[in-house]
Amino acid sequence: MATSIAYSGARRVLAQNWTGSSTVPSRTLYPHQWSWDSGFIAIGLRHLSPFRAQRELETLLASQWEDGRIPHIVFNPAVPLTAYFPSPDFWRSSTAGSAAGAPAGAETSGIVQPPIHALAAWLVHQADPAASERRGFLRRVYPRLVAWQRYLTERRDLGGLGLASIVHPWESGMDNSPCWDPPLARIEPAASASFHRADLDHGCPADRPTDLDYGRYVRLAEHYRDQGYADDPGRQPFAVEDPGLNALLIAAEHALAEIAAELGEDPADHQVRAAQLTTTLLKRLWSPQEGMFLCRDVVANETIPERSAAGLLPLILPGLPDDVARALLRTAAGPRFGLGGTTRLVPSYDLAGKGFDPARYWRGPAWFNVNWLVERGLRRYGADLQADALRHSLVRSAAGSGYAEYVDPFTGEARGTRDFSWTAAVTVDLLA
Ligand code: 2M8
Repeated sequence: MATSIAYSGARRVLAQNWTGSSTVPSRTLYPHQWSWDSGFIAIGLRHLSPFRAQRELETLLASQWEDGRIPHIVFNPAVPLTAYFPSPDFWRSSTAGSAAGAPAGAETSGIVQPPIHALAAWLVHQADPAASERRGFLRRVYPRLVAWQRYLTERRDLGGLGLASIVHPWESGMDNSPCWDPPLARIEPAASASFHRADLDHGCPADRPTDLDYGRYVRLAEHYRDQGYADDPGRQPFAVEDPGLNALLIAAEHALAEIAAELGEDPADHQVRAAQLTTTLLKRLWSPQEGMFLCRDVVANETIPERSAAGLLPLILPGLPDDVARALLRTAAGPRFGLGGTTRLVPSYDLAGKGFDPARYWRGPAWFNVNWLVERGLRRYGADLQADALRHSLVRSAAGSGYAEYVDPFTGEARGTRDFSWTAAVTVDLLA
């Protein structure tokens, strides 16, 4: 009974946030289409309507830039500019991004988000292969997904060793993670009077990033925009290799291998790339002392000594050495993340870290998409009992919090906005 209520509640959220061609993360706080949100949303929608799930991804891909990037926001022209900041007149993609091949007929942001999309496309196809084949879904999305992947592995290889770098904290999806504090400290914030934070019209300030963070986000985004969204190595004031984004990049390469094989094409290139990227990820970002992956500041050429849930996400990947997989499982269940012990869900950041805050966005609260990935990772490495417990806790916390954007990791108390799409989507997926 409880699970059927959770399922129908999640279905209601996804229905009310559907715009006709895609899903907004939240009707109030995020009234446009977001890139990695749409990936998670499609993974849930596939159980409700494979067609809507395909459409979700295709709508996003329709605004892909010619250089392969998938922008992190596709703006809905019917929504007033004041509803969300930074709005299209800030990013000016159709003019400022023209050298990088931004579409002329749509307004988007110019930065990216983690590449969950190939995995999402593969899972969407598998939900109803006949429906997918009838619409030629995989055949149409495959070249676009490959171009997206190459954008990240080539244009964003700012460290020169093969991993993709983010050039803005928003690109990690974990906006104000304490991992970004050291590299952000070098950035002169934009004057706070130069912009208006629309997020505070809808969100509680204690649950959101600070004004100082926003000043720095604005400065970095303006800098990138004013260079025409070019990715020249050495010209980015902020460049970081994030294990979360790179884990999804490798998972995407595995998914593309599956998609290629399904289409009768040779998957070898994707398999080789996935293996090479995994080797590089291990060499470059694995910390045996911490028992998890850490971020690397490419500008300062140093490891960032902060532990966030992003450092556990490589658990989703096949082929990790045994000692690495075992250490990751230990770290997840240890005092820093408390899985199966002090926490209900994996927190976004180290419980013992000096930046930990159980309420403030990506500095401690638990997020449902991250926990969905951890659940998959636990299962992949044979921790089925822990995965079952996490699945149960995810569903209970999602429904119990009104499908909150994020929750207090100890109590499950709702934080951020409610009726949040990816919270509902992963609930549907876990219950389907
Ligand atoms: C949050 O990020 C946006 C900027 O992209 C914001 O705070 O305005 C993050 O949680 C991000 O991961 C998410 O994709 C986005 C929409 O849900 O909101």
